[in-house]
Amino acid sequence: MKIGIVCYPTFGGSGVVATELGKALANNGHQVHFITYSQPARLDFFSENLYYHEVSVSQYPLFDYPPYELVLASKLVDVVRFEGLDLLHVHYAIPHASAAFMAKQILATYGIHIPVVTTLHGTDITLVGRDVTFKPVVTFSINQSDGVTSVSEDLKKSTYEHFDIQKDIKVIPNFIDLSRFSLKPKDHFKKAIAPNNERILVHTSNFRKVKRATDVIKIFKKVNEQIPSKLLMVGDGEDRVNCEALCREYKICENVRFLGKQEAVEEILSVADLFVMPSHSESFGLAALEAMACKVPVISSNTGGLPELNLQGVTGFLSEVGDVEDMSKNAIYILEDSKRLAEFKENALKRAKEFDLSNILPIYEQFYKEVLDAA
Ligand code: GMT
Repeated sequence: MKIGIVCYPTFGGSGVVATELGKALANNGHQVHFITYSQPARLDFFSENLYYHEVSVSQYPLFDYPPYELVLASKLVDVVRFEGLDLLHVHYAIPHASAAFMAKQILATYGIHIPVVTTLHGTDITLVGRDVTFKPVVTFSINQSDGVTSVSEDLKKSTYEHFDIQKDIKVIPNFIDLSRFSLKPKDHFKKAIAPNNERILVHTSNFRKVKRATDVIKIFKKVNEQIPSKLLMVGDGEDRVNCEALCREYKICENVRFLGKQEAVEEILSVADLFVMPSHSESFGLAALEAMACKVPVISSNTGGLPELNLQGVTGFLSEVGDVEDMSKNAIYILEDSKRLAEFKENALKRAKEFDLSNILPIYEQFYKEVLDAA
């Protein structure tokens, strides 16, 4: 198949999933064309089956708001026509699904009928999409897609609850490439971070409010009072300053390292004993799956799709959003006993294996076939 993939080219979950999916499809012999405003962060190798088309929006003084969606739609028309694509797969509804709809209409005037698959990732539904200013367009463009997928049962439910959707939504969970995300020999790094064999807790996110990163600091303070520990905060975003301020207030700065944005997250996860994800909302929790693939148990909130990934008392624990007390108690329970910690680590990896790319890729391929057959 010749597949066009539209996504945000950043480190954000939807962009990572789209890029990894594209790479895997290309590996499987499909021709994959990424159509984005910059080279996707994880599109880091050359393959004869991978193509990248940049969407560049020209600046003009009249445009206080450069019309990205229109330029994207024009680019889609161009790539579909001249590369002869069979299908467009857009990740994150806003504005990709509506741009694809417009492209599809234009292409029909050339006698080209291209099916569009939209994958819903989370905030396009739960936060941004529900905003009244976007809602009619999001509803319309989901209903106009030829196939719709969501990354968890919870996100599917939430989409039906908050939008007037007539289309079937197929749940295809996110996946992990275990050949990349696995325990790496990083003992020297572990020694440098935790010279006295302290436990290591990790949080990775974009530090947006929805991630409740300051809860991580609160949890760490309580854990560290009972068990000597270190905390690695990976990523960057608006809440980082608040986390840093909290560390100063608690006088725990020497035990907390802010590493900023990192590409080789798997190397950091390889030294971790516990992953902390106290998000307010999380449609799937890809970062938690990445941690589990590196044998790291997860302390998380019980929101969104997280209960579909993190199994209570098996791969970690889930608590009510904001229940720092419970999350700290659970973290201590896992960390205080080395034998118990080892069991949780094994369970985390075992669970992650269920989401291996090799299990999920055929589901996408089959779904594409169904959409193409129905078109
Ligand atoms: O979590 C973010 O802020 C990034 C966002 C995105 O779309 O890039 O992530 C969403 O999609 C990921 C991939 O499907 C999911 O693993 C995340 O749970 C989801 N984030 C939220 O729902 C907040």
